[in-house]
Amino acid sequence: MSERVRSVLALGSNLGASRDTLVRAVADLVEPDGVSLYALSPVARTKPVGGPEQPDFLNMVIEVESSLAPLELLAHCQEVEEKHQRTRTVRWGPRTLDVDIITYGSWTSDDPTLTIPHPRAATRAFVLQPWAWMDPGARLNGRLVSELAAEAPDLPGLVPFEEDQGG
Ligand code: A4P
Ligand code: MG
Repeated sequence: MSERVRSVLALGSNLGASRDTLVRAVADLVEPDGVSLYALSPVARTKPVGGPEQPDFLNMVIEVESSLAPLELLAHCQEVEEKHQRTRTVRWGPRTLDVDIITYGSWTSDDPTLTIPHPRAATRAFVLQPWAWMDPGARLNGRLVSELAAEAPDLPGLVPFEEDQGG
């Protein structure tokens, strides 16, 4: 049996029926035999960071165990984005679905095609806070994810998502 590696994936959506998109995307991400769900976070409603004026996001993270190589996992995440009609027009612009790989075991890479850990994750509450909810002991770059979340400039714009808020 090939080695299975744990990865944290961050999901975001701010176009269309975002909550449904996130639920379906999680199912799609763990559908292949080589990928299984290890943990998942609650959903956060977040103010957009960067980019043009755009709607609030729903964000969450999941932890998967996979036998995919890093670039295979990236290709799989991009296929799931495409399935949910993600179009890449404006960088940091609105999207039906964005899936980023935050960590891949203890592996690191500074290749622009796949930078691991994700280079902007350590300063973004929309990734860090759901991650800390999912795994209070999680660490990134040697720091507790919950501490990094508390320092992130976008934390004040983040609230737990509640069903009756819509989105
Ligand atoms: N790439 C390199 N490393 C990675 C990685 N670790 N995971 C490359 C995924 N992709 C990685 O990504 C562009 C290229 O990055 C890919 O082709 C891949 O080879 P993209 O998804 O096509 O483009 P993008 O998402 O517009 O750019 P990027 O750089 O991923 O944006 P970010 O940094 O992810 O920011 N505000 C809130 N509240 N919530 C959000 O979810 N998201 C963004 C996107 C901005 N503001 C947000 C949110
Ligand atoms: Mg992305």
